[in-house]
Amino acid sequence: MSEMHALCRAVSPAIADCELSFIGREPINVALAHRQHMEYVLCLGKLGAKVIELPAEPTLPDSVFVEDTVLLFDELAVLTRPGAESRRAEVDAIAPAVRAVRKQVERISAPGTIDGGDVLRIGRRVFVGLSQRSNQAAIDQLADILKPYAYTVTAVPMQDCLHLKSAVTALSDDTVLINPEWVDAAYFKEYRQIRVDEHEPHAANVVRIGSAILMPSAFPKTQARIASAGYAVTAVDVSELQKAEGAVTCCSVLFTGE
Ligand code: CIR
Repeated sequence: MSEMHALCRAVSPAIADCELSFIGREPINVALAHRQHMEYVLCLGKLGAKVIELPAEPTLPDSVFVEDTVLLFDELAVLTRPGAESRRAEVDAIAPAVRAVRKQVERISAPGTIDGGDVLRIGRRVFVGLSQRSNQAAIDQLADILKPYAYTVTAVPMQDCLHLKSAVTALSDDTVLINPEWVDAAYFKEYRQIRVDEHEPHAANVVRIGSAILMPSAFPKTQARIASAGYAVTAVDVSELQKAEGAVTCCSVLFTGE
């Protein structure tokens, strides 16, 4: 179970019809979005992930953001029930690929709603944002599902951003990258904290693959902070995906496997 894998899905040709919550709508260059996504997938591969790329879903605008549809743990998978109604069909679309990599597959049910972007796992700790997308009912279901596996599930209030992982992600098991304007840093007091640069509020969303970090190229000041803390950082241009209120964690589901 030691190899890192990444489940991804190609950009939908309908991405311009994506959900938007905290940013305004701007034209998306779909061809450029495709090229940027291909570059992102190449980076995941170079950093050591084996990528499984699923085909584009022409009728599901946000389906490139696979992270929101499933939580993949070493022991099991949990299919989500996304907070946005328009995204619920994405879950059935990804379910066969999930069943191919995990024997035990659970599913969040109504009235629970949860997006994978709200779920930050660090070791055996699972932090879940109480956001516009994820509610206490889903967090309670998740805690029940995970109880046999000794994970600790903590609900985290947050504000002014889409998902918990817009505000905080892990750089390593002992360090988080955080925007304390959007989430109370006290919830992460057991970790060393690196703050995003104050001019780059969206910079906290980074992908961790082993000891490597992948982040958007739009945040050079925060990138320099991470590099000077000793991390190997790769930056990728995801400008068109950012216009759809996505970033880097949302475009993959990372998991260990054979
Ligand atoms: C949405 O609003 O659901 C999409 N337009 C963006 C989702 C980004 N997901 C993520 O960061 N986990």
